[in-house]
Amino acid sequence: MKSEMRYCLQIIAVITALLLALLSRVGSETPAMCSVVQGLPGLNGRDGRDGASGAKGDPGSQGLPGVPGTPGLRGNTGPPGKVGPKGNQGDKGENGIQGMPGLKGDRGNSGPQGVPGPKGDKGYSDSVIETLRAKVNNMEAELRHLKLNMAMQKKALVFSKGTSAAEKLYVTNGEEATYEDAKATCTKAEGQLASPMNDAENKAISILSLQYNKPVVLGIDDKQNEGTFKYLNNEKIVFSNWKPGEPNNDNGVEDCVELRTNGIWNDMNCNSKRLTVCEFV
Ligand SMILES: [Ca+2]
Ligand SMILES: [Ca+2]
Repeated sequence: MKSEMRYCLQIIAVITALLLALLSRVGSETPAMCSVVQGLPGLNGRDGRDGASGAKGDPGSQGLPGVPGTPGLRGNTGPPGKVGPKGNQGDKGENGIQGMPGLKGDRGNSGPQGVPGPKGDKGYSDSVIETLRAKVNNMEAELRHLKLNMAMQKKALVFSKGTSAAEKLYVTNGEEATYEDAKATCTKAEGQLASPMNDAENKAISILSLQYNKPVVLGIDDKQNEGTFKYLNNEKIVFSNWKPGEPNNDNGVEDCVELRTNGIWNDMNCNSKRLTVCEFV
């Protein structure tokens, strides 16, 4: 700052010298013919005093809005609020799942003794008991005799025109009939149409078939449900001896079963007539 002031003072001194020189030339009427030699610049003057204060400046224009500051830190948790008023009673909930059964309780005490029963009948005397025992013995003897007699008749029947398998006896009247007629014949004789339930019974029936050289109609059909063969008591068969490819329900009308002389089965039309063989137990 001072160097600038000094520079200004030097300028002012130079200008002052020039003005004095110019005035000296203007005051003379006749120009002198002498030469003027320019003097050296004076020395720098002392620094001037500070000037008066300047007028107050106009107010500055409003600045741009500042950038929003970052949010402050979260304050500490305040103290618990006051307890609110009691709410209304809610609706009734659904029934819960039934609990497990409780443990079995202890056995109760014995009840009081019951009222005595009525007096019993008078017992049999020894003589009566002996008589009854003798009758039972006689009946047992007659039963044994009957069993032997039945066994003998069974053998005789088998020897003549029947066969047997275990407890079953198979007998034929030698006649051929349709399924329904043969079934009725056996029922009337208090037996039923032959219904083999195992290989032994099947063989016993096939012997009669071979003797008469005729296929036998069996007590089996699938009338109720095609392809499901059942016995006369409506139970599904537990044994079969079908020829390969049978049962084929040929023409859609084969619901009965014939047993051929070799013991092999084939489903056939129920109206076909075959040898009637009944079984008795
Ligand atoms: Ca059939
Ligand atoms: Ca067939």
